[in-house]
Amino acid sequence: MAYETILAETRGKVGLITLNRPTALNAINSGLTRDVLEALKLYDADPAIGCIVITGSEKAFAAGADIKEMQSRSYVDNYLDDFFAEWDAMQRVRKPIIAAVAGYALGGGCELAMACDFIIAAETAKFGQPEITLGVMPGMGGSQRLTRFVGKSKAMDMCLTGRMMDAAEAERSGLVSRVVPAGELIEEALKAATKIADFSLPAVMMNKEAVNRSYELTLQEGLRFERRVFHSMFALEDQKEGMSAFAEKRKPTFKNR
Ligand code: CO8
Repeated sequence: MAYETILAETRGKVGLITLNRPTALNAINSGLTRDVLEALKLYDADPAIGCIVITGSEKAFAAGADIKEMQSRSYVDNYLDDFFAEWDAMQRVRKPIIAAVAGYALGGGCELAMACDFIIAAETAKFGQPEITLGVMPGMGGSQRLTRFVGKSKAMDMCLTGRMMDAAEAERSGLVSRVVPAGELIEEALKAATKIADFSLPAVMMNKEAVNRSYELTLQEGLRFERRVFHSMFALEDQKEGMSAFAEKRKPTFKNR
């Protein structure tokens, strides 16, 4: 598959997507949207792939939606196209997606990172929702997902002042799962992704689904959903293998991975 704005390569069982519009700090334009969503769809459907990593450059994961492409759009354009709605397809990707963020993750860039399943940040990472400085607001989940990650006070602060959060604050606030030295970002992200890809794929996908349901359901309904999925996992050969291997003090060999 030929892409114009990303690099897509496989590293073992991991699909690695690198945003690649260096002259625009990986600003998200229509081409990049199309390319990322296509690559995600192909990796999700590829039985050889167990986990996906999205990364950018040292300077920028992505500095937001492409302001120059977007500036002349009208309300009617936005409404008729349901502008940004195509990114909803990301929520239908069933394999885990890790964002590996170095440098700027601003506006749509921060939103893209948050739409992944978790974020590993380099010490150089900077997160922000600076749309207010452009006279607008987040449009791809910033006001909703950021609030769920870091709470109302910090999300308000970020959306209303447009200030950036560094990697240490992002980790403290629960926005990112871990912070690593900049030079080790890709290696660490690939290591985590490979670990995930070596587990039972249906078990991985069910874990992802259950954690994501916690955003949609009440606690009681979420607990019920988790219990039912847990029950069903005893139909997996990989459950028998994983538990037998533990009892026999050996490494499991999962069949579905
Ligand atoms: N859109 C278009 N071009 C951009 C963007 C952007 N978001 N960010 C940077 N660029 C371009 C610059 O225009 C510049 O191009 P040129 O060399 O042709 O002038 C090039 O990238 C390098 O940028 P700078 O010279 O500005 O680099 P600096 O190191 O001086 O500054 C910053 C880096 C601080 C990141 C600065 O570029 C900046 O403030 N960028 C804009 C950040 C921003 O406001 N982002 C929010 C955009 S709005 C948005 O994301 C709405 C989200 C809605 C949902 C999106 C779903 C995809």
